[in-house]
Amino acid sequence: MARYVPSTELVERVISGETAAIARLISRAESGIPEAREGLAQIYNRSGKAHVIGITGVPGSGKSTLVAHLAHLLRARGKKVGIVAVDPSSPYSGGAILGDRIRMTELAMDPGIFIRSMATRGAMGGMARAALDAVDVLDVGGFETIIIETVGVGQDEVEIARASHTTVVVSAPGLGDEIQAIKAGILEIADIHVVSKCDRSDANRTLTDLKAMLTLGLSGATQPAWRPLIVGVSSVNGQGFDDLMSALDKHREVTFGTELGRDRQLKIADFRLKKTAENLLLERFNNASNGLSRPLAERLRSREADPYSLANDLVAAVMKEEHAHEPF
Ligand SMILES: Nc1nc2c(ncn2[C@@H]2O[C@H](COP(=O)(O)OP(=O)(O)O)[C@@H](O)[C@H]2O)c(=O)[nH]1
Ligand SMILES: [Mg+2]
Repeated sequence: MARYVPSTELVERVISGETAAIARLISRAESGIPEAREGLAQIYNRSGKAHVIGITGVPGSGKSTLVAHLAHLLRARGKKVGIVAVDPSSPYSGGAILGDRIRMTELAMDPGIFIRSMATRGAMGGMARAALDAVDVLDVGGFETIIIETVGVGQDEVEIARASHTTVVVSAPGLGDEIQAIKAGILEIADIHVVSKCDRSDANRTLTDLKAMLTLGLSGATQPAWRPLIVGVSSVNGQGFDDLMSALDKHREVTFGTELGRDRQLKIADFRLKKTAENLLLERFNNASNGLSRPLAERLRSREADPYSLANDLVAAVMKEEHAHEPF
């Protein structure tokens, strides 16, 4: 059997952009194995160069198709593009979207594009942590633009889209609610709003409604440093993609060149730090509580005490045990 390559030995190969090493380190990050942490820790100070774009919106709004289109355009500019799809239903593993226009398999064969689907729900260590670790690996592997596609339903998914430099919220005509982002509660997280499927005649209505909604939301008192842009696109005829590309460029400049961008990066770092700590806490709690919970459970079963007091006792016992051993 092949030798298990320690994660720290993958680091040099990730830095040189070797696809197999990148894929391997991402897999280990995703599965949350402790051994991967040393490798991930080693690459961290080399990351931070890539522009990270989060794309969210309800299922069927056209996110994956849009991502494929964007990836093509970025490749045409000579950029390496990483795609992290936090949605197992994303069709990146093969097949065709929009007939023969955009073949995902074609994208997948281009070494300048790395596509990773993460079905991390329930995976050890949490989705957000895993997705952001994957972004670092790609960043260090030389991918200049990294796109995270997440479904705009579910708190974790929305948080991941927020934890990117530039958040794009996609709304589509013909999905019932004209602006699905309102219903999903994600309207306000957008730096850029995209109305997709603008080849359809009902797209104008969605655009108009969205503009009206956003005008309503403006306070008018202060000039915001960034006012969300609205772009209509069609992945069928390519309409609007030039505008979308320049909106992304503009926001990229804000991210890397302004106080606002610095502030955003700090918020992302704070989110990430807490998520990672949360994962560590949970892991340690689970390890320690295994041996401690049984007697308390017996008291709960016999209704000697209520679940809240006993849970308090369990937490206290775990913390005491933690203190007795090595620190965090
Ligand atoms: N007419 C039209 N259909 C589109 C466009 N983009 C995506 N679609 C269709 O919308 C459906 C959902 O697309 P998909 O990219 O999988 O959406 P996702 O669930 O948000 O990732 C598919 O049937 C696509 O073919 C577009 O620009 N115009
Ligand atoms: Mg999708």
